[in-house]
Amino acid sequence: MAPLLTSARFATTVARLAQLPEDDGVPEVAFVGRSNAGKSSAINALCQRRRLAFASKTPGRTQALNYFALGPGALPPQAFVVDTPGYGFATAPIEVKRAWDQLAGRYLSQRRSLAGVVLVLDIRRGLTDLDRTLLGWLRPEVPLLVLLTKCDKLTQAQRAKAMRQTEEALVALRLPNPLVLLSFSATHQIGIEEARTFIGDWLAHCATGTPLGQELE
Ligand SMILES: Nc1nc2c(ncn2[C@@H]2O[C@H](COP(=O)(O)OP(=O)(O)OP(=O)(O)O)[C@@H](O)[C@H]2O)c(=O)[nH]1
Ligand SMILES: [Mg+2]
Repeated sequence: MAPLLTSARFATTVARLAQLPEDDGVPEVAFVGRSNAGKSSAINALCQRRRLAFASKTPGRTQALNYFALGPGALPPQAFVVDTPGYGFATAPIEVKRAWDQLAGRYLSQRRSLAGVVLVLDIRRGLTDLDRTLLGWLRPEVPLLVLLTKCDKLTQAQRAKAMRQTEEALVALRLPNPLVLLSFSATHQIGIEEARTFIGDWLAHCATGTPLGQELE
């Protein structure tokens, strides 16, 4: 499925729900996570592009839903990758936080075209309460891939420990969603192929109408 992800191109920016593309079955995969976790960098690495999604040292850089279209350029998009605004941006005013909850919360809980969600966590931080809130918005059938990113910052032993702790924290939530965890690094190209395979499977099964979940076991 790498060729599909590497065909990504900017499609549209959505600041209000009314601006979303038709919810008409073109599958989409949303990247969610705290501000500065590494969502945009993960998208760039998976799509083999340097600056498709805008990554930045300034937290809160991504302020709207950014849609990237996948598939041959001349044809209607086969799928979308969606970069979402990071949450937990410490200095964001309360109105900005509320606007985020409205946009991302409703998007995640209502969007029927959502084929999967990639939760991006800084491996040094693990799962936080804001991530738990977000997971509570997911519909039960939507599969979840958790990328523990920036793993290049840790030793192998530290990575294994962080994976274990995050897995325990996720299991404790008793989510009904199909769930996979991966150690990941956008800068050091770790976990890229595995993540592509999961995302590719989600999109392929949506395209062919195969029920989700069967092949993820
Ligand atoms: N060492 C390391 N740094 C990373 C990695 N991924 C992202 N970063 C850095 O982390 C910072 C934030 O990355 P972004 O991809 O912009 O994070 P984001 O989640 O999109 O942030 P917002 O759009 O603000 O929510 C940047 O300085 C990146 O270079 C990684 O795998 N390893
Ligand atoms: Mg971003």
